[in-house]
Amino acid sequence: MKLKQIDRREGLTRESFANEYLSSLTPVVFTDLMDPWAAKDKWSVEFFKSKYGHLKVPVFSANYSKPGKGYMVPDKTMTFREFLSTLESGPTDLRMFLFNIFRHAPELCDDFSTHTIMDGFIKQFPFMFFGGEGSHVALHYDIDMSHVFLNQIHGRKRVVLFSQEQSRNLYRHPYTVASYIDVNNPDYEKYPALKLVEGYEVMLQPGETLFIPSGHWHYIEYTDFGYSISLRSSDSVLRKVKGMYNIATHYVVDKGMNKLMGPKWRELKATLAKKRAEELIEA
Ligand SMILES: O=C(O)CCC(=O)C(=O)O
Ligand SMILES: [Fe+2]
Repeated sequence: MKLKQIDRREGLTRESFANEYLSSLTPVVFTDLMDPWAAKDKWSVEFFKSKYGHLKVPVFSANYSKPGKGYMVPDKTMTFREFLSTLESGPTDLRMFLFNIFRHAPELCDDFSTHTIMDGFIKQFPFMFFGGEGSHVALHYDIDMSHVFLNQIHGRKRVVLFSQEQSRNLYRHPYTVASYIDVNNPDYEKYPALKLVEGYEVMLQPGETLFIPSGHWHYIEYTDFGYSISLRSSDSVLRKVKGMYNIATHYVVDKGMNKLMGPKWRELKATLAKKRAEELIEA
């Protein structure tokens, strides 16, 4: 597996971004895209605690990506203040996402705006992601196939990306957008196709925006306790249709089969993934 550093760029225009990155679906880090946002400095831990500390939030642990009862469901609910204090107090696998804070606090939307670097931003879906030091996001790609602009507000995170073409070599589990290979310690004996994989990595800093092109696999490690806001954009109807198809098949089939079969379903997916990659190597 080869990982190359993602470019860091300042002053990209719509044209240069389109030509150098968007058209070839190449990741890039913008160092200045968030500069006009009030959120960049205003959204401190203290700010969230004092204004929104009373909100109840669904919190996830590492069980989220393991088969069985905890698969894709929150671990517990706590107040936002309690959650942030837990994250501040040291390493933890706790994370929070899929909680639309903007529905409870619409005024937060005045503190950022959709980027003007490209068209097609989907205004309804800004999401915030919070994670404790040492927590990580399992390798996946976003089911809706939109481009993601991940804006880092607090803390650093290491992000590893792979293009969609690498899915087979990454042993994607069928009916899911997930892979269970270990990005940090690839097991080349068990998963020989991983030797062919090429990807990108970056340590994203507060104030920076990472462009994750449509369909790109991402694995994320929270180096520090931190949070980001992601904005999505979709510039093609084909991508939207593919996204809807993915949601219909993957979500329903995978969640349903997990309920029926539990860990056996995960084993079956792993077997199929291995078979696919081997067919490719032999071909
Ligand atoms: O930053 C994170 O915690 C997860 C981000 C992610 O997976 C996404 O924006 O699609
Ligand atoms: Fe994602």
